[in-house]
Amino acid sequence: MEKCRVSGVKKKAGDEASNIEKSLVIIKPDGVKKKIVGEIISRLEKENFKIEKLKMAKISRELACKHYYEHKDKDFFDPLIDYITSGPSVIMVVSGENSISRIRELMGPTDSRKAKKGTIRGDYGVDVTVNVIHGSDSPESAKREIELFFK
Ligand code: IDP
Ligand code: MG
Repeated sequence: MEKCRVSGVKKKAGDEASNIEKSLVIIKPDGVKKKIVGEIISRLEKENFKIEKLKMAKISRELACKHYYEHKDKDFFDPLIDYITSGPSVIMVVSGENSISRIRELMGPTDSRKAKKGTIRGDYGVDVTVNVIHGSDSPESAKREIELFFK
């Protein structure tokens, strides 16, 4: 019988070192009102991201202030808190290969007016405040934000 040859076996794509990250994603109240929850989740799933946790909730002012603490001294802080607490949001933990940077690419830049068509903010956002979606910007913020929303 022919021997199994282990050497020379080509590596499959999945064999490469992976960097599976978790990200906190929020479909903000304007996204829920525009009825694009399904569209956004579909875009994430088509990119092979996994929805690990999902809930719908109106974010309290207290939680919103904790979540956006880094912006507390900015002049847009109060309008931001009013906006994010203005109605129900969909809050998710999303995982996948390099999910933090890849989800932020799918989102587009903060200012929807500067976001390219084909990105979520470019297609559905209004301006720099009303921009449909939040995604964690680093592994440290992802950890902090996931603990805040799913403790
Ligand atoms: P990001 O959501 O793209 O990470 P951040 O700078 O972390 O952007 O800002 C958090 C949120 O605050 C934004 O998504 C947006 O809703 C709002 N925001 C950010 N910058 C401005 C601004 O210059 N004017 C008004 N609202 C802003
Ligand atoms: Mg941010």
